[in-house]
Amino acid sequence: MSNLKVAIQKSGRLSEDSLRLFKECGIKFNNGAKKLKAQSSNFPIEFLFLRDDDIPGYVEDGIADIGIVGQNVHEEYQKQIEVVKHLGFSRCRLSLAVPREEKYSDISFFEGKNIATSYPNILKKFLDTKGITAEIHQISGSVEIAPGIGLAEGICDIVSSGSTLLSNGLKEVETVMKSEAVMVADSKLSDEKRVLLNQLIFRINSVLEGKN
Ligand code: PRT
Ligand code: ZN
Repeated sequence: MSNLKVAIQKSGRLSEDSLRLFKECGIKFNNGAKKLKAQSSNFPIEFLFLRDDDIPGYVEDGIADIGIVGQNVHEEYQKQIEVVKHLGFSRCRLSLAVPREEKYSDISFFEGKNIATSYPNILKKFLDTKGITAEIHQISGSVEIAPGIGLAEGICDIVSSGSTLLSNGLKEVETVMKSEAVMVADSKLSDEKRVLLNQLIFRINSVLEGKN
């Protein structure tokens, strides 16, 4: 029988909860330090440990059958894959923020402004629906320092507690999207793999119901 190949974030905010979920489903595996792959000893599943940004593309290409990513990453990469389960962990939001001292009344503030973000596609879609045209600067990290160094007048970044914005002299002004971890799947899975995926989702449902 072929294995269901599951892409999990190698190290980061999704990793621990993703691994815990499989353990709680009774799926045993040994993920020793720095391993790129792991095979379960009691379920036909193989884990691939990757950067979260690579997961949607690997699932679309069939390198992995399913994966766990934040909804923010899923939406940004716009791959032809399906969300098969909302997992309830790694909750956060993608928000627009501006320097604390700015007078902000509504979204029209951003008309013609520069906005730094790692999520240009989601941001563009959001601004389009609001009828706002802005200059979007894509940067891959440390987005919150962009206003302070004169790169942008606002940012669009992930917020959880809000303390990163606060410590960089920024205030959150609009929520662009809410996010949580989701399981995504290749839309072209074989019948055999669909059966395995359904068995897995059945177990996940029992685990998540037990938590409510
Ligand atoms: O190395 P790799 O590319 O795999 O990881 P990564 O650094 O891109 O991602 P990682 O591990 O930081 O986050 C993975 C996912 O966790 C994200 O895509 C979100 O779906 C989710 N998540 C939940 C968060 C946060 N909370 C979060 N707080 N992702 C990032 N942050 C960052 C944010 O970018 C900002 O710098 O934390 C800071 C804000 O946190 P607060 O608490 O100060 O508001
Ligand atoms: Zn990433």
